[in-house]
Amino acid sequence: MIKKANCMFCHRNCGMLVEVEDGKLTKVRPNPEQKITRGAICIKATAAIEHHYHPDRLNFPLKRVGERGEGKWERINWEQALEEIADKLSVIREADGAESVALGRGTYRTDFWALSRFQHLFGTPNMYTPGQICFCNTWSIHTAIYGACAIAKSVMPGTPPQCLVVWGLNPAESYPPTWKSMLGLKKKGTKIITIDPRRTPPAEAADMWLQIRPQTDGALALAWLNVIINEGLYDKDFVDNWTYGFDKLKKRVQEYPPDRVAEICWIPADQIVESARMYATSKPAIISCGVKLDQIGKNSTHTIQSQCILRAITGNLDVEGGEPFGRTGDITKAIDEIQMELHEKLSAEQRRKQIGADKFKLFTWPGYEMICGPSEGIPHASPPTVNLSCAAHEPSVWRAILSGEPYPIKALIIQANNPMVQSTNTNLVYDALRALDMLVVMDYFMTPTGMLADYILPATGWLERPVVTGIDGTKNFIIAGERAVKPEFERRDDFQLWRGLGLRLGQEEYWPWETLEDCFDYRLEPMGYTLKELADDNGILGPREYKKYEKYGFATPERKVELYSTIFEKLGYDPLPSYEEAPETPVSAPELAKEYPLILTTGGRIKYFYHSEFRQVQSMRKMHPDPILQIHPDTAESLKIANKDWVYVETRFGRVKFEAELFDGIDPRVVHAEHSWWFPEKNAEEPSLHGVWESNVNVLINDDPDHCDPICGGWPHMGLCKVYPVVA
Ligand SMILES: Nc1nc2c(c(=O)[nH]1)N[C@H]1C(S)=C(S)[C@@H](COP(=O)(O)OP(=O)(O)OC[C@H]3O[C@@H](n4cnc5c(=O)[nH]c(N)nc54)[C@H](O)[C@@H]3O)O[C@H]1N2
Ligand SMILES: Nc1nc2c(c(=O)[nH]1)N[C@H]1C(S)=C(S)[C@@H](COP(=O)(O)OP(=O)(O)OC[C@H]3O[C@@H](n4cnc5c(=O)[nH]c(N)nc54)[C@H](O)[C@@H]3O)O[C@H]1N2
Ligand code: SF4
Ligand SMILES: [Mo]
Repeated sequence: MIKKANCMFCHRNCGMLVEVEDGKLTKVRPNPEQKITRGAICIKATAAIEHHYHPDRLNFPLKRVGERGEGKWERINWEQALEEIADKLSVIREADGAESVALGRGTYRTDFWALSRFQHLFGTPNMYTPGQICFCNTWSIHTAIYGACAIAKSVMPGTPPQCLVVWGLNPAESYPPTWKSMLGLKKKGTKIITIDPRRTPPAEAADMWLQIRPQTDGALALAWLNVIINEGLYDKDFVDNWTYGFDKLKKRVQEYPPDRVAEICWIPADQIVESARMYATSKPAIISCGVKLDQIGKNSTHTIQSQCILRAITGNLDVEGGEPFGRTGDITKAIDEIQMELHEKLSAEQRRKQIGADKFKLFTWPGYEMICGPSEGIPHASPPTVNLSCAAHEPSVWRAILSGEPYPIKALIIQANNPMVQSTNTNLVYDALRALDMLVVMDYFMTPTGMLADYILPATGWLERPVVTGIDGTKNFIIAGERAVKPEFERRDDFQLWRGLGLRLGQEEYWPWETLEDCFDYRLEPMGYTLKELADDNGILGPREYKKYEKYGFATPERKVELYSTIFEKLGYDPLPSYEEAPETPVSAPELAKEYPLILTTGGRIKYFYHSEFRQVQSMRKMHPDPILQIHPDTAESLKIANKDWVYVETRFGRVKFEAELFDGIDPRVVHAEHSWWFPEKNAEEPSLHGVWESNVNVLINDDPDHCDPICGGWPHMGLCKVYPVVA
């Protein structure tokens, strides 16, 4: 039997054909007919069956019986787990208010709308996510400026762009199928400009590689605007008719001439000028952004804002071969996630209590309400869900747990998230998790975070649950896949956790669907599909329609692209982009740099792993067994470090060790450390927690809210460090 499923190991959701014999998985291969991903996959999918039957998978609910972190568990059934958790939530809500219960999720891979539905019915505004540092901030900023999100993750058929800017993105590791399409574009003559501190495959393939100093992208974007505006390389018609605030922008960018920015970014001025011209004079063109712009801290929003402005004034928004924009056709009829998450159920009083809403206003309720408002009556608008773009500020949540300010947070339910490895400032996260009255973790495997939990719940993976994506209301397609096999053991769909708690906490009328299949059928029905039919049809793409704004305007307060953002202004922020040096660089912190002279950037993706996942999946781990630090050969020599030596990387927050890789594609003043390292094979119990303190780069990172982006709250994944050999 062959089932059509979607890989959910990452948010690209490639279409798969799954062979099943006698209820057992036998083979997983790409589905070439799936309309969106068209048969492309990456190597992680080849480990799907190994992942599914892995002996370490969590198969039953567990309850802690020993001390926290001691690793003593009792197997219980789901009913007992749900009853006890719901009772505790009820007691906390009664005594301290619903806001004292927080929810946490990782990156987008499962039915998080169900989490939000539970959240809003329960009454807490506090769900943290990695959204502020992973594309969801981008969603908010794009929506504020032009009413929809224009980020190209897949290269669609049709007219190819003439120029592709690969900015802080390394799809060769992070989205291999997209990288393949990009190489295809290059063969057709598309020019590539890559902006990256490291010589990655996109840098090697580029017509121009700008080897930028980390965290200075905001200055570069403003210098491009300076060149494009002063040389008249922008689309005058579009600017005259469809933008707001051009004159003020023009004045602002005069502060960023290429020779000044050259010094900031370590990129020669002539390269800045030439690349700006190349981008602006190649029509159409696409700026394809990676996550690193979200992870530079302080200047992140203004950097992304400048990129939005670049796309707009060069006339690339919503044109064929340019930046894809908004949703069209039948798919807009499906019941999308904004409708499913029922955010109208969360009262204004509870919204005001959201942790971080007083400070980081665009990514919390004050800004969220403003960016969604103008989408009314504009069919192609795609405002993000609360789940994506209206979250509590994670570093502030940890602090609230520890300080009880502005109010106590007593319980945390975490789904598909491993903050002991993925969140910055691990020491603080550890203290916070230990301070909770109740921690519930739902995952595939035991993790360092799970080791600190009171309850561990086993989740089904994408081979044993149906998957529908694109229905979050943000993409111009919907993909559907069936459950290939029944769930193993007592694994349950993530949806069932929220439904199970909801049924026990007075939300019965809002959870009529017994299964996820029933729920998807309900949601697809207005489009005229069942889940099975949509899977059989290999998904659906919205028809290609361009320049939709000519009919409806842009979904912003001014109904134009707001080069000068009235929403930022109303929220009390600078409406125009500017550059601000990050707080921990050799320029802003010369004293600190005396002791910690090297710039540390982290987290470059590894194609065999997904963040902290797959470390126990042997076919992947054997391809990349150890954590790597990239360092320039000259720097290494001066520090007496040879290739493959083990080294310590140290900051004010601690030290962890890596194997050195001498690499001349990185600036001698910069090092790059992989993220997400823990060791499933090492001792699970305290104090080891699967070796989480050994090579976890997030131990080193400062997440001080004052170092975060003031508009969306994004925290930096970079800083200053020193490196020295591990002496045996
Ligand atoms: N195999 C695999 N794929 C993944 C993931 C995974 O863990 N593993 N994670 C998924 C997720 S959640 C995400 S968010 C995406 C992220 O995907 P990408 O955006 O590709 O992420 P990175 O590899 O972290 O960063 C891209 C590049 O940014 C560069 N960089 C570092 N600092 C700076 C800087 O200050 N400025 C600029 N311009 N560039 C800088 C790095 O050198 C790196 O080459 O990948 C997704 N895909
Ligand atoms: N230093 C540094 N830190 C980073 C980054 C960086 O570049 N540098 N990148 C950041 C980014 S962009 C992101 S998105 C975050 C990612 O952070 P996370 O999303 O927390 O990372 P993962 O390790 O992929 O996933 C956490 C857990 O989710 C489980 N899981 C996976 N799928 C499911 C599911 O469907 N259901 C359930 N219940 N569990 C599931 C996995 O088994 C894993 O244990 O990390 C961030 N952390
Ligand atoms: S993990 Fe690989 S195969 Fe799976 S969805 Fe992502 S890119 Fe596609
Ligand atoms: Mo991410």
